[in-house]
Amino acid sequence: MTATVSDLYPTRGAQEVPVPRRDPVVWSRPGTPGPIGETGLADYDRDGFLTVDRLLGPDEVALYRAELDRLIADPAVRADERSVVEPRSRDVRSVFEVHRISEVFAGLVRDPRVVGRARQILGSDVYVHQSRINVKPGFGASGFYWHSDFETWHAEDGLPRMRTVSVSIALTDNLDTNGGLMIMPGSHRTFLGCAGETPRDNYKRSLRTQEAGTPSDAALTGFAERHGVRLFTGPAGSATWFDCNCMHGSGNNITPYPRSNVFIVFNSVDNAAVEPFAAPARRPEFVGARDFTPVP
Ligand code: 6CS
Ligand code: FE
Repeated sequence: MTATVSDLYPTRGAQEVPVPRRDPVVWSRPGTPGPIGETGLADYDRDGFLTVDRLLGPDEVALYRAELDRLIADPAVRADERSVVEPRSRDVRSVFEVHRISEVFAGLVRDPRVVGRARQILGSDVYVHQSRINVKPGFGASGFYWHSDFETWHAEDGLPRMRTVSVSIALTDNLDTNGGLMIMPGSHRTFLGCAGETPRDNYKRSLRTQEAGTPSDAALTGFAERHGVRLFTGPAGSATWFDCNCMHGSGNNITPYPRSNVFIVFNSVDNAAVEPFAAPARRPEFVGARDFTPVP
C-alpha cells in the first residue's frame, strides 16, 4: 500500500473554495547565497514575483529569437504534438518541451542567471516541470484568462506543494499594448480551489483556452480588489520570475507587434510530481515532466 500524499489544496470539486497558502514562498534560508539579493527575495516573498530588466543582452536575445524563428518555421516541429497552433491563423502559438527539442534553449535552462535564481527561491536542486516558447503573433492572437498555474499543476500533474517557480523571458519587447503578462501582486498567498471536474484529455483544449480551473467572476473581483493588477512590460531580454500560485493572465494581442517569450517552470526535486490530485489521468510528459533529473 503506497502512502498517499495528503491533498492540502483541494480543487475541481462541486464548490469554489479559497484556502490560505500552507507553504513558504521562499524556501531557502535567509542569507543563502545566490544571484538574488535580500531585497529581491523579500519582494518576491511579498508580491510573488520579481523582475530583472535586460537579464539577456541584445546578442543573446538575437540568438534565442533566431532559434525560436527556426523552430516555428520547421515543419517537423509544427507537426509535433508538442506544438500548439492558433486555430484561425494556423500560426504556431507554443512549442512545449523546448529545452529537449533545442540545445540552444537547453543552454538557457542551465544558465546560472536562470537556474541559480530558481534554486535560491526553491531552496533545493530543481528539475524542469515544463518549458515552452510562446509566440503571441500580432493581429489577434489570443491571451490566457485568469488562472493559477499551481491549480492546474496540482490537479492535473500531481505537484503536491507550492515549491515551483516559473520564469518568463521576453524575446520581443513586451509593450503595454501587445498582450503582456498580468499578475495580481500578493495573490499567491491564497489558493483558490476551483469548481468543476477535470474533463478527460483536458490538456487538448486547455493549452489553447482554459476551462477547468477558471475562477468565478466573484472570486476574481475579490482578488483584484485586494491585490490590484500589475502589467509586465519591458524590453526583449527582460525576465519575470513568478510563484506557481500567482493569479495571472494575459490579454489578446491585436497589435502588429508579436509578444514572444520563453517560459520555463522549475520544480523542487523535493516536490516531485505524484498522481494527479483532481484529474482522471496524468497529462503527457511534455506538459508535466516525469523525469526528475536535477538541472546540472
Ligand atoms: O496547463 C499548463 O500547464 C499551462 N497553462 C497555462 C495557461 N499556464 C501554465 C502552463 O503553461
Ligand atoms: Fe499560466
